[in-house]
Amino acid sequence: MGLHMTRRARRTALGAFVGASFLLLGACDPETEKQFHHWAMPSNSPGTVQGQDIFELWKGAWIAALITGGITWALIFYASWRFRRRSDDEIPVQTRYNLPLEIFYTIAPIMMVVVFFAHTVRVQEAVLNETPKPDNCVQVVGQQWSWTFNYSESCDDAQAGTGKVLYTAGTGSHIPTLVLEKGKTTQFWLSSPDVIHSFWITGFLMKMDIIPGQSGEDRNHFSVTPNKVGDYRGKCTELCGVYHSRMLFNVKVMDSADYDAYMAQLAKDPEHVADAPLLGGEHSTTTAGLTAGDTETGGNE
Ligand SMILES: [Cu+2]
Repeated sequence: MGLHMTRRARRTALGAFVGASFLLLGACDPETEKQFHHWAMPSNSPGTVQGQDIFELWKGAWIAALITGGITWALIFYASWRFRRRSDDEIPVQTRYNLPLEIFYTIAPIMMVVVFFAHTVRVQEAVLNETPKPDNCVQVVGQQWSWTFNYSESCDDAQAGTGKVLYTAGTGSHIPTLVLEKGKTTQFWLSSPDVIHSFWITGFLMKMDIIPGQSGEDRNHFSVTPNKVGDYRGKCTELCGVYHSRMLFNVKVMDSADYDAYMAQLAKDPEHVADAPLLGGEHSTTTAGLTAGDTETGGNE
């Protein structure tokens, strides 16, 4: 037993060292560590029932991809080590084929795509399977460069794009807040008076495009059932023009008592009550260019 390591042992040690270094590097940075825990999603405990399904799909896809990657990397390393060139080697025949292997590596990826696709469709069906009787309905307007949230008195009205609403509206320099009721299903009807925007509450792991030209029940819509009281952030996730970056909003999920109190508060203020939903365009409190007042708050000019 000497101190000299064999070549093989040295190589094994080097591999272990490199591997451990990568793990340590990752663990040192809290942001990276968070990303690992979230599987690179904005959150690992989405605030809605629907978000949980989406997160499980995402996690399952990562696990399947990592297993596939692990097997592939192992085969690459095994083949490059096992069939490495030796001094007495001739270059092997370059035109050999192996029919069973070729059939396998054609069929295996097709199977994988089929499985990924099937799970994606299953989760999509579950997430977009809306109850005919949601508890609350909000007509969401995304427009250059902010958001208006119309809380409809009735969901039939919301579907038609009419009826009395309580509303809050943001501007290019004022970030509006969307309030949701915990444990209740809220349906969003999405309107845009100008270009395509996309409505994304990051912590819910769900987004949907807002398409101009759609009205009434032809509009894009989806429902969420928040299951945790808390604050979330929302943003436009479709590059919609120069001030796209200002299209932020806050989301507050409240329990029913706080939610009712908030709505009662809105109902008292004539500035938050309207006989018809504010669907943008002529009603808009935001503008395609920003006013002088708006630009004073700083920005990107
Ligand atoms: Cu936008």
